[in-house]
Amino acid sequence: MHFPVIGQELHSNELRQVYNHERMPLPVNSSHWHVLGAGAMGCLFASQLQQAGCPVTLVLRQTGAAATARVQLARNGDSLYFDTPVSCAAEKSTISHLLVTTKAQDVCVAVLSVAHRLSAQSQILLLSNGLGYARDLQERLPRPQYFYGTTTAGAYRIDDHGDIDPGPGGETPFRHIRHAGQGLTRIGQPGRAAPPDWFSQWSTAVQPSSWDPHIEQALWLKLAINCAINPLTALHRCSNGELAAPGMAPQVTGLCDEIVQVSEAAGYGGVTADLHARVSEVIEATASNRSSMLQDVLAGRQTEIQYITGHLLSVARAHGVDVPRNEALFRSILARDN
Ligand code: KPL
Repeated sequence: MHFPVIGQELHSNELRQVYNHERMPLPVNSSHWHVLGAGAMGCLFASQLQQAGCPVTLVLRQTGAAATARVQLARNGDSLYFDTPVSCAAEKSTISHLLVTTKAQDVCVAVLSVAHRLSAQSQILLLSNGLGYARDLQERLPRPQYFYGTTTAGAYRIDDHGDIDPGPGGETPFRHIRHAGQGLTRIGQPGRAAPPDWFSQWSTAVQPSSWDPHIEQALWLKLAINCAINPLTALHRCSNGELAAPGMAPQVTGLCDEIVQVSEAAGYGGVTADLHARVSEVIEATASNRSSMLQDVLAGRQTEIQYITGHLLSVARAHGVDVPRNEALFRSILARDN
């Protein structure tokens, strides 16, 4: 694979800048972020943090002889290149700030793989889709401080070649991603009104970001929207926009009706009061997108259904609410996953 070398002239449609950690002046008191989950979102956040001068390390299962990974970020017809240090999960050095962007079902195992590098002072920011994985993790690893986030920023992988871990040839790990859309990243910690110290640097790097003192509500709304869109698009293998077609729209409405009932029973009635309208807005705004669940299905990956509709079903059960449409959809996607 051809990589442009730092300082080398690149083709005119490639942006002529390679970010390299050794060449960047670091802001005073920079938080060093380790990133677990080098998919599109993980690489997007890593490159934004790096661009703002934060030290960033991608944590891989294995690094071979590689000291850095190269991330190519395509945006508005240009490309930026980031040479990002990599660290093997099994290494010993401590991790002060950990960003987790793995698939929901991988969060627990991935964080436990670096448990020996975490302390009570470590700050862990969980930015995966869905809900329910944090509880398992915190039960097993209660010491670090946990923060939660949700984003409407869009990115996808241009090279969907599976693992970033280097092969036996020891070549430089490489990721090519596209930054498809700006979006707001909300971060919070239940019960905490003021952001931690690292947030001001984070919000300079990842724009726009906001501290959300009611992050549970934002996470629930995201879950509700994902429940209404993702499994249907995965089942019918259609774009988000196709859910607005007359043959599909009543199915979306039926799912939303049940989701609103569960939300009310669980104390999130205010959050989903206008769910039907919110879902229609997202369908329209992301009409040409393939949902993350459809992308998983098309790439033959396991979906996050257990942590999206599966979480909704467990909350529905706990409150005695019947959700037959969501349940049927859950079973269809689960059958496909297995
Ligand atoms: O979050 C999404 C996803 O695909 O996971 C939506 C909002 C449905 C956009 O595609």
